[in-house]
Amino acid sequence: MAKKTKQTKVLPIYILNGPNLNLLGHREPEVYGYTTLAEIEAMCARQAKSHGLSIVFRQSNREGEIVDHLQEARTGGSAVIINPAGYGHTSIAILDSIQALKIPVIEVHLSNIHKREPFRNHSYVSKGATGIVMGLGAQGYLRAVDAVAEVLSSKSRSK
Ligand code: CA2
Repeated sequence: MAKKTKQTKVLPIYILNGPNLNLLGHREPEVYGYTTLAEIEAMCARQAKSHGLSIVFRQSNREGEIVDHLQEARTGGSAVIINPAGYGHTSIAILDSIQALKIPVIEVHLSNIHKREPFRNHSYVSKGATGIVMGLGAQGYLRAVDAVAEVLSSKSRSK
């Protein structure tokens, strides 16, 4: 008789984006590139699918709403990819929410924040992140999806 194996559905990766990232591709393309956030969402969905994963993609201009999305990911997500944008440099509330998670967290920045103005050189989010991708533009989100796939599969292998 064939052995029944229990298939557990992998929860989606929450990809969270902070303030002003909705302007991507429309303003300051010389700093942040020409790719829009909608295009990044489509690219991430495709990349996740290639690893057998799915995504929930959000953008918010409000700190408290990002905290709500992180709390949602606590129970509904397998991992978080977050570009906290300006809040990365200021928000202890977002760091606290990340530290309450038991799932991998990858921080993404389109630009290399260490090459920029001194006030952008520090990120509170980095203290809670499993890993960080920066300076690769929109491609950085795809590398973050790859990193999540790798971390999740090594976690499931070690079970
Ligand atoms: O490099 C990144 O991804 C940043 O997180 C982007 C933030 C910035 O505050 C961080 O220091 C680094 C800014 C996101 C705002 O994006 C805009 C896009 C187009 C026009 C204006 C802002």
